[in-house]
Amino acid sequence: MKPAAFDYLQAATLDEALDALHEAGGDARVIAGGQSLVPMLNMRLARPAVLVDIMRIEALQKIERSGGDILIGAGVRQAKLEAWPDLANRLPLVAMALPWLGHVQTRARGTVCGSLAHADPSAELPLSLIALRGSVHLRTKRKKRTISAEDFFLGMMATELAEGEMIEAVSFPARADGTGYGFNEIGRRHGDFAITAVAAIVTEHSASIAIAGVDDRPRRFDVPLPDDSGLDDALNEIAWDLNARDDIHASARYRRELVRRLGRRTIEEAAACLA
Ligand SMILES: Cc1cc2nc3c(=O)[nH]c(=O)nc-3n(C[C@@H](O)[C@H](O)[C@H](O)COP(=O)(O)OP(=O)(O)OC[C@H]3O[C@@H](n4cnc5c(N)ncnc54)[C@H](O)[C@@H]3O)c2cc1C
Repeated sequence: MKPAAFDYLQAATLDEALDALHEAGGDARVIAGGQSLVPMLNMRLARPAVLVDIMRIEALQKIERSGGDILIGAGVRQAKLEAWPDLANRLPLVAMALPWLGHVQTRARGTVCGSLAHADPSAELPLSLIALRGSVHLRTKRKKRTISAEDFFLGMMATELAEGEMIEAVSFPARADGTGYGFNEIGRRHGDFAITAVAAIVTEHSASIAIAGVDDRPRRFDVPLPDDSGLDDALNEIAWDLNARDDIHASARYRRELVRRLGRRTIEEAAACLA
């Protein structure tokens, strides 16, 4: 199928993009890497009147330190972040997650912020952002706001993004001393969306996991440390707390089992990074 007709604007500046989004109201969509939006256009699941291409906007191309965070602009492609020399040192969790995100070809086009805006419940970058307790910087023609990842993701492919609003950048908290990170994913084939993916963060005194692919959005939980006898019970409770679903890829029961097993494995691996 071919998309319904639309106007296309290649914005040269952020102001130009924001003006276009403002003028078109709910009829405009940002296009970034196009890896999710183009199939949706072709299948006519999206029928915007205007596409605002943000990839030529120089101000959105940055990866930079900002306090204890790494700020990534909306024009940064996943492959660019993957090739960033400081990635493993500053954002070890994201370094572990990125190779699971689609394929070399899709990462060469897809953007970090596009993945957040798309908000697939199985996606690796929303999961990483939730795990790290990052935040999203949103902007309209009239105002800017920053919200936590926890408040940004509302459900399956649903976010806090309002009419005329775009993601300008995302902040991922950088690696903290004395912290171990782990990431694991089960999918049908490498590069497929995850059936279940787990990210874990462990310090000497605390542990947390975040889980994607089970509920309608990535979810984060504090859990006991790996040598605590309560960990398996806690993971079991989380498995039941999540609103696991059956689909063509896996049953809800299988997903719950992955939460228990992959959860423990990922927490143990994160704890091993502490040594
Ligand atoms: C074969 C294949 C396999 C894939 N596998 C995976 C996978 O395993 N894991 C995974 O997470 N993803 C996967 N993806 C999707 C991933 O590649 C996309 O990059 C990502 O979902 C969207 O990023 P994008 O830059 O391409 O966004 P686009 O497709 O351009 O846009 C997606 C949505 O986000 C909106 N948007 C984009 N940028 C902004 C912004 N700055 N502000 C506001 N709204 C914005 C668009 O309007 C649109 O609604 C796969 C895609 C393909 C084609």
